[in-house]
Amino acid sequence: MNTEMPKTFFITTAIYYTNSSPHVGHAYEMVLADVIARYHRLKGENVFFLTGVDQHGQKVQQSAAKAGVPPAEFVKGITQKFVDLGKKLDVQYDEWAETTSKRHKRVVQGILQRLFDAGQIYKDKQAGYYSVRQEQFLTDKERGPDGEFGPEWGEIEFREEENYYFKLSQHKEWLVRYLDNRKDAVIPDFRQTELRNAVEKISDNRQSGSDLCISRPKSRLDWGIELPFDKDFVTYVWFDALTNYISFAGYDPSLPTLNSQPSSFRDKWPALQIIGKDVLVPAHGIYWLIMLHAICFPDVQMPQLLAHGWWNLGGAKMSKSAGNIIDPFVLIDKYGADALRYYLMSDIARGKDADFSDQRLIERYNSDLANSLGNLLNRTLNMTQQYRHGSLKRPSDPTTLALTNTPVEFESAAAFFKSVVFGYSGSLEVFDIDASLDDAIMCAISCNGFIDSEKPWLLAKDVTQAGRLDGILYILCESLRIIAILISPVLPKAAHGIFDQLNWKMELSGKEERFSLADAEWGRLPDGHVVGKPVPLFPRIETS
Ligand code: ME8
Ligand code: MG
Repeated sequence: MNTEMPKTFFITTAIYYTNSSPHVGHAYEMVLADVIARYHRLKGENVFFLTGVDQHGQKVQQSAAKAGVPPAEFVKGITQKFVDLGKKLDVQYDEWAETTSKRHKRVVQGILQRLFDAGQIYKDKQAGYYSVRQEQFLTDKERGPDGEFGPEWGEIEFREEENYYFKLSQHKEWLVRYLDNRKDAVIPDFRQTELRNAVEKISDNRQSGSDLCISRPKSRLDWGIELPFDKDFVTYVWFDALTNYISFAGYDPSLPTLNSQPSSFRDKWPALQIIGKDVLVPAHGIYWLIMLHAICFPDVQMPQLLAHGWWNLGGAKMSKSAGNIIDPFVLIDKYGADALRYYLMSDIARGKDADFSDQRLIERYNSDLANSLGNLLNRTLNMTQQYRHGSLKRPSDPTTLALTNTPVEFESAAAFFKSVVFGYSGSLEVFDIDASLDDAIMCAISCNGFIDSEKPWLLAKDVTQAGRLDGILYILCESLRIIAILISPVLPKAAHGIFDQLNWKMELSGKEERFSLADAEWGRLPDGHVVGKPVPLFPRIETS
C-alpha cells in the first residue's frame, strides 16, 4: 500500500428504502453525515461521502404492486424524492448509491459467487410456519404469550422451502474477538455492548437457524438480484443493500485480497458508517462485519459504526401505519433548510433519541439564531457602518482588548477563540455536533454581552474613545468571521451570508472552499477592511 498518499475520509449513511417517501428521520441521518463530511473538508481533508437508496426487496415489490406500477417505475419516483431531499437540505455527497444499477449488481453477484465457491454458501431446506401476509417464516420468537401467532400475521401455513444460506455462525468466534479487541468498533459504547450481547446469543449450531438465509425463491419475490449460481432465486435484500458500501467505492470482487484492490478503493476504505440504532443488530453489526470478514477484509480494515438515535413524536415511534410521519419537505418550505438542519443537529444528543416538535424548532431557532447570532451580526454591521462607514482598524495589540464580562474566563479574544476552536474540534472529532454548536452560539452570546457592557454608542460620542471603539468593532467583526467558519458544517447558507455581509472572501462566495478551520485563527481581517451592510440573516419565526 502506498502510505505516501493522503487518506480519504470515507463516510456513508444507510441507504433508504424506496417503498415510501422520505421522512424526517432520513433527513436527520443525511444531514448528520453531511455535517461530519463538511467538518472534515473544513480541516482540509479529502472526503468521499456516499449515500443513496435501497431499491430491491419485498417491501418495495409490495408497495409497487399496491400502487399498480412495475417496481422499476415505482422505485424511480421515490428515488427522485430522496435526491430532491438531499438537494433541498444542502447535503453534499460525492456518490449516490442505487442498488438497481449494473455496477452494484455486478459486485453483489461477484461476492455471492466467491462465497459460494469458497463453500461459505450452501443450500438447505427450511420447513416451518409461514405468514402469507408478511411473506416470512415465523419462529418461536413471533409467538404470543399464549403460544399462538397473533392476528397481525394473517393466515399461517406450514411450508417447506429450499434456500441458500451463508455460514454466519462459523464466524461468530471471530466477531466476538474482533469486538473485544476494538473498543470503538461501534459508537456509542452502549451500542457496542448491545451488539456484543447479541453476538453472544448466536448459536454455534447452524441447524438452529443461526446461519443467514440469503436467497428468496423467485416464485415469491423476483424484485432482486439473481443468484449467479441459481437463476431460480434472487438474493436477500440485506445482502444486496449492505454491499453498496463497497460497490460504490470501487471495490472489485474478482480481486481476492484488499491489497490487490484498486488504489481508488484502498485510499478510501475503511468507512465511517452512520446508521440508525435499529439497523445495528443484526444487519450492520453482525451480517455486514461477517460478510467483510468472509471476503478477507482484515480486522484493521473493518468499518466503524456510528449508531444514532431516533426522532420520535410525542414519545412514540413515527410510523406510516400510525400516521405520524413528519414530512421534511413541509418543514423546509416552512422554515428553510438551515433552520431544519440547525434543529436536527442541536436538539438531539449523540446516540440518543429525541422528540420532534415544531415548537422546539422555533424556540431553538429564535433564541440561538435570531436573537443571538442574527442579532449580533445586525448590531455589529450597523454600528460599523454608522460609526466608521464600514471600515475596520486592526488593533496593533489585541491582548489589550480583552472580551470582558462574559460567561467565560479568558485573557484576550485571540486566546478565547483559540480555546473555543480547540473545544469545538474536540467535540466534532467525537461526533458531538450539538456540543460544537453550543460552542459557536456561546461565542455569539459572549459578543452580545460584550456589546452590552462596552456600550459602543456611548464611546461613539467621545472622541477620546475612538481607538477603543475601533478595537471593539474589530473584535466583533473578527468574532463573526470565526463564528461563521464554526457554524459552516451545520449552517452552510448562513455561513456564506455572514461572509458575504462581512465582505470577506467574496471570490469564493457560495463555494464550500471558502471556509477552512485553519482560517479560524484570530486576527485575519486586515487593517482597513471594509465590511458590508447588514441584511437580516435569521428573521424571527413568529407563531401567533
Ligand atoms: O432500514 N429517526 O432503510 P430505512 C432517525 N434500507 N433515523 C431514522 C428514523 C427516525 N425516526 N427512521 C429511520 C433501511 N431512520 C434499509 C437500510 S443500509 C444497507 C439499508 C434511519 O429507509 C434508520 O435508522 O428504513 C436507518 O439508518 C435509515 O434511516 C434508513 O431507514
Ligand atoms: Mg445541546
